[in-house]
Amino acid sequence: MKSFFLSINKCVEMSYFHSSLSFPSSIATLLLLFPSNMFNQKPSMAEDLQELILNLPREKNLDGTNSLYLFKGAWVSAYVLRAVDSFQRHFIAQDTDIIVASMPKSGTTWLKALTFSVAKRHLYDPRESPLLTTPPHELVPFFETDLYMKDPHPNLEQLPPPRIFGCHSHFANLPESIRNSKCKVVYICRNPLDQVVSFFQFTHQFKQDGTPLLSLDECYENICRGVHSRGPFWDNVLGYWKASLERPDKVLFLKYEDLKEDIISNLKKIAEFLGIPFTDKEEKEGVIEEISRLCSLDNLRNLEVNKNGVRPSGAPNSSFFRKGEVGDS
Ligand code: PAP
Repeated sequence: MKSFFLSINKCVEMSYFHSSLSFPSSIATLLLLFPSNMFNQKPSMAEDLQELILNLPREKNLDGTNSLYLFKGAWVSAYVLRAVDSFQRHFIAQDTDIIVASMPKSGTTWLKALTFSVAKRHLYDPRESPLLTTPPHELVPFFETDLYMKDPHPNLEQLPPPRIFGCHSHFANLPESIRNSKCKVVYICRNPLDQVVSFFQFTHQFKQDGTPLLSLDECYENICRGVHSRGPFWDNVLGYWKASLERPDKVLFLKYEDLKEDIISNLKKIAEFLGIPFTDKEEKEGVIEEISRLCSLDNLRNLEVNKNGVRPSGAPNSSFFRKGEVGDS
């Protein structure tokens, strides 16, 4: 019976991730028939946002476009602003949710793969992991650039627990229900010098329009002023750092450099934090090492699924796997 439920769980999960419209149930059909904002009696905040945007401080993004806005104390790209607003106002957390949070380019993709593998290991043997056929960013979608970008009121109820989401918002801006429920937040930070080099290289890889990119010096100057996507850096990092000290059962604060140095003990830390520590049997069977190998940069980078395809933002899947070095700056 248990395996029956596990396979149902798997089907629901995979059908959702492969296409948000392919969820094969009457609930999904109803959702298609009724627009998601039909039950929303209040005027849409998106309209108010349009007015608000006119008054928000605005600065250049790393890609040279004048498209960074200071929204609730965080610099956010114009294209994602509405989604950030919808997520922060509407998402309702469940106690079993897991949120993978970070500044961009701090090791998010890696942490998503690790967290997914640890949290769903009762469903998937690492040798048959969905990570072999689906990019980490699809298995663990971002609230902002995936879910709330597609729909200001996405229906996430049908996802089987634990639901795992990614997020670049500051801790102070997380929806109340994330901060007040029992859901868990795993945060990763990275040396800001490496983080900015990573971001700079990323932007250069797939820049398409003719706007001249900021030079590396200009990037550093902006970052020192706190002006960069999801910055200021210290506001983002320290929000989660303080929360991890005040509520260690709620927020786990990890460092990219520590994961590079000792992935095994950090995997154990993640599993313990999530309340599902590795058993002696699992340790003896080498499950931790297998997860570490599965999620390694070399392994993920060389999978066909991560060599091809493009994210909704236009970024190729391959652009999330570069050098992965400490001290690249
Ligand atoms: P995101 O926030 O846009 O999702 P994110 O995954 O945080 O990006 O950052 C990408 C960085 O993580 C890249 O660093 P680099 O530019 O310095 O090389 C990428 O190489 C690195 N990365 C991706 N996957 C892994 C992994 N499995 N192990 C270690 N580093 C990784």
